[in-house]
Order: sequence, then structure tokens, then C-alpha cells
Amino acid sequence: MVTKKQLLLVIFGITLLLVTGCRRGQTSDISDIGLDLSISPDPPTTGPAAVVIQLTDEAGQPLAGAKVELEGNMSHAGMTPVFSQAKEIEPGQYEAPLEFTMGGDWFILVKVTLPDGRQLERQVDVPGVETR
Ligand SMILES: [Cu+2]
Repeated sequence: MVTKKQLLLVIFGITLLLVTGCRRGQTSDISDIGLDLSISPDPPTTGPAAVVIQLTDEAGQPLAGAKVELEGNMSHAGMTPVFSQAKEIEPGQYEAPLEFTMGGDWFILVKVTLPDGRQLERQVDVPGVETR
């Protein structure tokens, strides 16, 4: 005979399995995507800059065919963010123009849509942009 307590325990176990299973499917594969960002001029100064983003897949291979958008911003009040869309210049390598409109500590939000529709967003800090 299965008691009510045992039945509840089984239901609880299945629920736990489903919850952790879902969570694993959503995040771990995305965090396996490699994102490398470089800026020229280096060190960055105010004015136009070129941002190169390198994407690699779970196996470390160049990730081609993604859509990459950038938002440059600073954390102080009244700052107007700058936006840019990257072009794929070679497989897995994306380049976007970005204008640093003032000196100081910036951060770049990189928004990536993978060819399979999954999306990821990473923040890259760009401290100490110098006024030219
Ligand atoms: Cu600012």
C-alpha cells in the first residue's frame, strides 16, 4: 500500500526534477557561449571607436550568423545611451562603430541573438574613457 505521505514525496520529487531540469536547459548552454570584446583605439578615448566582438560556441568554434547589437552607457543620471548594430566581418567576428560621447566610466551591453533564436546579454565594463 502506498501511503499519502509517500505519494506526496514522489510528487515533490518529480516537481523538483522538472524545475531543475528546465533551469539547466535555459542557462548553462548560453553561459557556454564565449564573448570577447575589444575596442580600438586602445585605450579608448572620446569620439568614434570600433568595437570588435568575437563569439565562440560551446565547442570553442567561431559562432557565425548571430545578430549583435550594442548599447553603450554610463551609470550617472541624465546620460544618453548610444546604440549600434554590428556587422559580421568574418565568421564569428562582429564589428560595430560606437561613439563615446563623453569621458569617464562606460559599460557596453552586448545583446546577441544566436542563429537558433536564443538570446544572451553580457555587460562589458569600459572604465576610464579619456577625453581627447
Ligand atoms: Cu556620461
